[in-house]
Amino acid sequence: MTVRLIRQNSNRYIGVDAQRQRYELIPSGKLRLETSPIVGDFVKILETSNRFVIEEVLERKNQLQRPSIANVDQAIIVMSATQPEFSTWLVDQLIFLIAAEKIKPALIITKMDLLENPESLDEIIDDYRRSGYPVILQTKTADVQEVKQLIKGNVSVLAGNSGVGKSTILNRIDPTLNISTQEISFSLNRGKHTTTHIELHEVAGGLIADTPGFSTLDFSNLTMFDLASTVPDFQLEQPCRFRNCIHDKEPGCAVKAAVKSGEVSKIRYDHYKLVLPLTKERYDVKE
Ligand SMILES: Nc1nc2c(ncn2[C@@H]2O[C@H](COP(=O)(O)OP(=O)(O)OP(=O)(O)O)[C@@H](O)[C@H]2O)c(=O)[nH]1
Ligand SMILES: [Mg+2]
Ligand SMILES: [Zn+2]
Repeated sequence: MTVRLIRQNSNRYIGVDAQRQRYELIPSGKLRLETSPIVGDFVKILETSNRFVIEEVLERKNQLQRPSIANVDQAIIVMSATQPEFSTWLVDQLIFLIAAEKIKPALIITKMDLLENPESLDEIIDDYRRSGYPVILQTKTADVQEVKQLIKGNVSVLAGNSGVGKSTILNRIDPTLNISTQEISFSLNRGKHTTTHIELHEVAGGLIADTPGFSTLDFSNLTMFDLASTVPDFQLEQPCRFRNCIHDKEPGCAVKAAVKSGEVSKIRYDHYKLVLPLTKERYDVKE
């Protein structure tokens, strides 16, 4: 039988089958030497002497490292409008890392109620929407219908700094989750991040992890070409003259032309140029 793992606490797992039946699972001895199962994995399980063991991990579509989650469709970047202040630089770095993993990025901007001039973010929000990213604005009381739509039918992870309101959103969508938020965690004197074990919650017809995903902005495992070829904004109908174009100094670059004509966001392109030197291989500029 095949199930999907939705919870991991060190060596103990919970899996669900297509009928949403839950199983408590441990990995077989054999498996422990090979691939460690992670949340999001599809695994083959067997019943042996009254317990279920994970016999095999099926091939992964993708795999996040921090947190360890496999087969992710979508990463929802959660960023506050203020406290801490909204940063397109931070959002764009996350977009690049997410897209390089072949995961779709979306954006939720929280704490809009704390902004004195909510219009001050209009231009930035427009820029993301025009570039094709879903953007949802949230306050402590806003309707969560749009967020539910975003989650439905997808395996999602939440990405974003501590305190931006990731757990708050999930609690508002499904109050029975009762995930601890920062006010509570401070009184318990826990560490910086409120969320510890890894879990995909069954919420709004989808699966979603409330973990501080993509907490490090590390580009050193990506090649320039991985980056250049996966930025969602740069997927244009018109190709660049060179197939391995990294949209920097090459002649006939369709991306640069699109930035000039306003079709591609200049903000995103400028951030891309800043990230390029942080990738694995340095680009030898041929003048
Ligand atoms: N005013 C306002 N406060 C918010 C909003 N969203 C979250 N907060 C507050 O922000 C604080 C942090 O929220 P959390 O949901 O714990 O943040 P988190 O992203 O889960 O943080 P970690 O678990 O530490 O990564 C809490 O005090 C929330 O009540 C919002 O839209 N408006
Ligand atoms: Mg949290
Ligand atoms: Zn190009």
